Amino acid sequence: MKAALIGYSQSGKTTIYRAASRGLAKGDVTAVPVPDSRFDAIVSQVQPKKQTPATVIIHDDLDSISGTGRPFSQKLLDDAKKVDLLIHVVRAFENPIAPFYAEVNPIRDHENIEVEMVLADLQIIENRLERLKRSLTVKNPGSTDYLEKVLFERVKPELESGKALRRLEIEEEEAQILRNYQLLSIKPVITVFNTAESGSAFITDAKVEELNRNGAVAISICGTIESELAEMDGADQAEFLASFGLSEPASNRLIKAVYDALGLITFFTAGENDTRAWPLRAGSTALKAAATIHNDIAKGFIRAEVVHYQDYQESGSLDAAYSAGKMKLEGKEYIIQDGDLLHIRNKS
Ligand SMILES: Nc1nc2c(ncn2[C@@H]2O[C@H](COP(=O)(O)OP(=O)(O)OP(=O)(O)O)[C@@H](O)[C@H]2O)c(=O)[nH]1
Ligand SMILES: [Mg+2]
Repeated sequence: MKAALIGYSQSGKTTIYRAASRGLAKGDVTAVPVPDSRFDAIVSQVQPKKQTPATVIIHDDLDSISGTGRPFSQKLLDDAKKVDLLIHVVRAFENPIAPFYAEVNPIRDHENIEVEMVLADLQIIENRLERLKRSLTVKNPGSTDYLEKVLFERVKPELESGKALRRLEIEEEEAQILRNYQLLSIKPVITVFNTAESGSAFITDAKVEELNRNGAVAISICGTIESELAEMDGADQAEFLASFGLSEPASNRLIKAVYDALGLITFFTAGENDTRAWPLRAGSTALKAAATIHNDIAKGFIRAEVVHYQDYQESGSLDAAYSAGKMKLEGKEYIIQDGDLLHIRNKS
């Protein structure tokens, strides 16, 4: 699953990108491991030859937004179409070379971009409706053009009233239609207020909480502190965090928030050769989990041996959990729970 940083130029996107990728960043696209203390615990108990954490792919290759009132570049729209989520970085620190708006006002910048995403989508929907008028099949209720027209006529006034597409109730069939277009406001967004070292002088915690209560996902991060942290090794990092009264880097929270907003949960395979954390869409079946590991494993699926994470933790090891009768045999339709340890019995 992919997320891309978006925001005004000089808002600190690349700084946040480096912080989030914890020293792994090469170029402008990085697979970032998802912090997970359960995975760490399994690895330290199993001591596998290889460990493979779950990752999310973070892109810092979108065009910066270089001014209000101007349309987003075509390249930005093309690139954004390929990702599942947007991380909107909003400047909440003084930056004399920020190209416009010398005065720091993160709430204004946040709203501007939100509004511009909606307007960009409205433009696309209007253009398409205009073209559909000339379509020959649009009157045929079974046709895609007809479905599109009905859908677009429904969402147009919502966009006109400033509502993002992600806030509307959209059926899967409709979502499929919308996915053909370069729509921005349909994607989940995480807002990162990139704050000054001196703390949240320009954006209060109360304001961030208010945004979260109103359906947004927003966090504050100090990009410069976090990118320094990302370069440190474990002990220095812990000391540095403690000096700020923090227990974990804020960029961990960001990656976890991305993971959650993508609707992902994790299951584990605790192999001695390779212990792995696998991302999976919440609500997926054991068969889907098997296919995530390998298509052949799904084809030959017999049963899933499942140990819930809590049972594993209480038992101390997978063997102990099996001996204590905590392993359950489940069929293809079993819905995977976040943290399940799986072994798929299969014919291959
Ligand atoms: N004080 C302070 N400065 C920051 C922070 N984050 C970024 N900066 C500075 O802001 C400037 C821009 O940061 P970048 O991370 O390059 O911003 P960007 O959005 O990637 O910029 P473009 O890609 O050029 O649009 C740099 O000089 C950073 O050092 C922060 O949290 N605090
Ligand atoms: Mg940049």
